[in-house]
Order: sequence, then structure tokens, then C-alpha cells
Amino acid sequence: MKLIMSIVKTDDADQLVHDLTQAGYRATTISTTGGFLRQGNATIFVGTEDENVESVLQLVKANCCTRSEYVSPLPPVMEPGEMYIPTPVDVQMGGATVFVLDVVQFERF
Ligand code: 2BA
Ligand code: 2BA
Repeated sequence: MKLIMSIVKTDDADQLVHDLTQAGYRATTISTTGGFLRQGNATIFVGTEDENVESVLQLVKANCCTRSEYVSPLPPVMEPGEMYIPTPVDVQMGGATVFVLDVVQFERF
């Protein structure tokens, strides 16, 4: 069994979970925050048998298209007297960052 952990744009999460459940997969969504932009994203966990991993990945891929956005990262924590000049950066948004983990044990109580 595998646990597929997909970090996706909040905007893409609902449709992805809808498609996953329609396809018979169980999913859990948690609201998360990216470390770099510190903007909300969503992390979707799907526990499933090994043979289903590819099909889950296809659903993630189909729902999470990549697009480019020009954004200013939030200022870092600074010492008194330090100055921060915000520099907008071009980042690829959307898409999905996916980790597939081995499940050692699965229980339902
Ligand atoms: P964030 O950390 O907020 O990053 C958002 C996007 O900003 C990243 O998109 C990437 O295009 C860019 N970015 C991140 N760190 C950067 C840096 N040091 N320099 C330049 N650009 C940078 P994605 O790579 O698609 O990542 C989307 C979100 O997925 C991330 O949000 C983070 O929450 C998560 N993520 C990505 N890789 C991860 C990893 N190895 N471990 C844990 N979470 C990860
Ligand atoms: P939910 O997805 O909201 O599911 C709530 C309950 O609805 C489930 O309880 C189960 O009794 C039923 N259910 C869900 N999907 C079903 C389906 N396709 N067919 C028939 N009945 C279904 P639990 O199984 O105890 O799950 C409780 C919560 O644990 C789930 O909430 C979900 O958030 C998470 N979860 C369970 N299995 C998961 C898995 N394989 N991967 C990721 N998250 C899982």
C-alpha cells in the first residue's frame, strides 16, 4: 500500500478530490502553507493499493495545470535596523508536488 501526498493549489483541490472520490478513491485534504511564498495551498492524502498509484497520479496531473505568476515573497524576519527591498519573482504556480510513500501499516478502528 502507498500513501500519495499531493501539494496542490487551493483552487485545484476541490475538483481533484471530486474526481478522486468519483473514481472510488478515499482522500483527506488538509490546508497547508508553502514555505517560500507563505500562501495557502492544499495537501491531499490518498491511501491506496500499489497498483492504483499510476491512476491517482494521472488524476492529479489532469487537475493541476502549471501556470506562471509574478509575485512578491513576504518579507523575511529581520533584525531592527535591517531593510528589505521586495523583489517580485516569476514563479511557476499550480502543478503539483507529489510524494509517494510506502505504508508500513494501515488500520481502521
Ligand atoms: P512554496 O514553498 O510557497 O513555493 C511556491 C513556488 O515558489 C514553488 O512551486 C516554486 O516554483 C517557487 N519556489 C519555492 N522555493 C523557491 C526558492 N527557494 N527559489 C525560487 N523559487 C522557489 P512548487 O515547486 O510547485 O511548490 C509548490 C509548493 O509545494 C511549495 O510552496 C511547498 O508548499 C510545496 N513543496 C514543493 N517542494 C517541496 C518539498 N521538497 N518538500 C515539501 N514541500 C514542498
Ligand atoms: P471521508 O472521506 O469523509 O469518509 C467518511 C466515511 O465515509 C468513511 O469513514 C467511510 O465509512 C465512508 N466512505 C468514504 N468513502 C467511501 C466509499 N468510497 N465507499 C463507501 N464508504 C465510504 P472512514 O473510512 O473511517 O474514514 C474517515 C476519514 O478518514 C475519511 O473521511 C478520510 O478523510 C480519511 N480516510 C479514510 N481512508 C482513507 C484513505 N485510504 N486515504 C486517505 N484518507 C482516508
